[in-house]
Amino acid sequence: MSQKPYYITTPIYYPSDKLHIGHSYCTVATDVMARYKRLQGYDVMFLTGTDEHGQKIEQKAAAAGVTPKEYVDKVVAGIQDLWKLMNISEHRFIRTTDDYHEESVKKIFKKLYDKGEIYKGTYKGKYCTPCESFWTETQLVDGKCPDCGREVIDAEEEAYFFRLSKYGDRLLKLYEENPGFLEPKSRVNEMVNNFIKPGLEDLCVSRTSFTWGVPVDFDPKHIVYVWVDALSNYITALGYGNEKYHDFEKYWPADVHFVGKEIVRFHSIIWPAMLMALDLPLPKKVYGHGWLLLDGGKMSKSKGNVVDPAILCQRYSVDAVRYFLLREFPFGSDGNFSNEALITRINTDLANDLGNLVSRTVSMAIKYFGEKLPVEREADPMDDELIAMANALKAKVEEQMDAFQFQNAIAETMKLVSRTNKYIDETAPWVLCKDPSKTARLATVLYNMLESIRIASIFLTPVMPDACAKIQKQIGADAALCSWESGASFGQLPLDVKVEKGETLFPRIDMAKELEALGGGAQTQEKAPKTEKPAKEAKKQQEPASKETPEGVASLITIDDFAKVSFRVAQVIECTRVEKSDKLLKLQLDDGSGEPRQVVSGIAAWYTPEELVGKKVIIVANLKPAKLRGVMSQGMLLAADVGEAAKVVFVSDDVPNGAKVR
Ligand code: ME8
Repeated sequence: MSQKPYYITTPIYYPSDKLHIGHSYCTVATDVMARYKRLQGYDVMFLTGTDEHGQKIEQKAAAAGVTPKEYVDKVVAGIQDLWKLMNISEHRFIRTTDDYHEESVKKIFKKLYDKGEIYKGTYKGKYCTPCESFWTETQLVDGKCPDCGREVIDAEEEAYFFRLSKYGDRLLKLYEENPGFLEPKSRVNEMVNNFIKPGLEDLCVSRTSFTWGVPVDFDPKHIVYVWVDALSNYITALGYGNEKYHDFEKYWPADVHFVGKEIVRFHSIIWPAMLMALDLPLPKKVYGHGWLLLDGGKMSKSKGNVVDPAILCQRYSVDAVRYFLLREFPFGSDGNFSNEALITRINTDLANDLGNLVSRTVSMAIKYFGEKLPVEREADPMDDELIAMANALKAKVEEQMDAFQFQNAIAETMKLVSRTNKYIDETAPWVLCKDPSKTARLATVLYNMLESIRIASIFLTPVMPDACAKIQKQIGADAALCSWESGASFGQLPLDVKVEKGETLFPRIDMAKELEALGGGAQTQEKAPKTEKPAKEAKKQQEPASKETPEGVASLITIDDFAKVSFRVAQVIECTRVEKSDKLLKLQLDDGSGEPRQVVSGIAAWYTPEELVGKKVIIVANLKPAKLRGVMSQGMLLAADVGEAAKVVFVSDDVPNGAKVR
């Protein structure tokens, strides 16, 4: 019988310098789902990849002095290494710079144009460079990008538009007729009330202000809008519009797209509308998961509050980190990451409950019977509850997994683990072993413990594949006894099962020591200060040159005082005047961190924005952020006082962005 296909995707990641634990959350969840479906017998296609085009990447590459392709090649290799490290199972990896994808995107764009779904017009509006998103004035929140809260810029140019506005009713109907199309339910209300009901506008789907992207093949000065390029990956990776793959008929429509909540709009409005316009079937489901937060805010590179998954995996094992991610946070909601929560979870669930159960059971079997259990049995009604619970587990786990409630699926299995630990206390094998007439009873108790462990290990396999394989080896359960199906029935191990002592699966972590070792900086990058200075104080901070004493000489400081200041080289990427101020310029800088930094500087009297763009300057990188005329400034530029004027200190072009100045 041929296997049923199952197609699941993660978003394709922007090749930012390093992915953080928030990024790995989605990929690990997708991997767990893919493994679960494979174990159930599905023919699974698991797609992930990288979203490599757009102005942002072009700018980063220019700042790094390399071509965009050189830039992305390096970063993408790091992303692929991370997935290898995190034991991400067999998957197809698409890069939007792959030739076959670009070829398909051109065809998709042309098809939409030929069908009249795309037309040429003039774009006037606002553009958020970091998000690569166009916005109308009414969509802005406090004049800023509604997605990321950053500044938007005015844009006007000839452009192609997709007739998104005509799809509002069909999208409403889609949500109504397919309540499972978008989950969790709260996301549907958000889409309907915030975007569709107020009226969808046609979407600008081409750009001419940069070149790093897929050119429109019948008008190549236009570059296809990155989201049209990116969303298409879900079908181009199956061979839609190209000859590289031939899986489209088999796997499309996708069973589920897992996406973070901030990109639900693209996946539940733009993507289905594009597919409707192409006359293609729609994905069966889009699931918008929540964010991992750190100190209550979204973990993100631009805020500098990211946690490196590789370090956590090296310290605590990949499986422990995977377990934590899926057990700790309800998939649809935001969750607060902390080292304490991670260590507590590992110690209580994995070291105490699961690890201890396995090691106690195996040790007792060896101690009382020298590895192999005798075949005599003596059942007791006190076994019934445990056996019933184990037999009922598969259905419960599947119900939760099919609803993407990973945390509940795991909790169900861990209930069996706890119940088995309780069973050991109830049956007291250490008492039974003293009475030779109780040998059959003792063998039964140990067998029941081993069976519970076998069943728990089957249902934890998608989450912790390596650890579960080790558990199964220790309890003498070969692969045939650990199929997903076999988890439905208690009593599969041979009566004379042979156990084998193994390594400690999850060593207990000393919380105090570990927290000290992690410190603020070992795995959490330098945190961006959050407090804002009152306006007056902030103004003081932003004065172009350091203030001197009345004698004209700065008061003496120690080397330690000096070391507190972080000076960095940064390059001016954009520069504009601050509205209603003739003193202030707003600069977007590349400080080598991979995310733009905005600095407001009181140098408008001496410099035009144009003469600053491209220049390299020195910034004070660890100055507390402050608002100047309502505009956020993250640091200050160094400038020399020359009479009344301020002369910015420029650095030669060969100094890399982010270089430390001392
Ligand atoms: O959005 N917690 O790429 P991306 C949970 N290229 N998830 C997080 C997170 C956090 N703290 N931070 C990021 C893009 N993510 C586009 C996708 S798809 C056709 C194009 C998630 O690298 C985020 O929500 O910015 C998103 O789902 C994924 O990481 C990739 O984000």
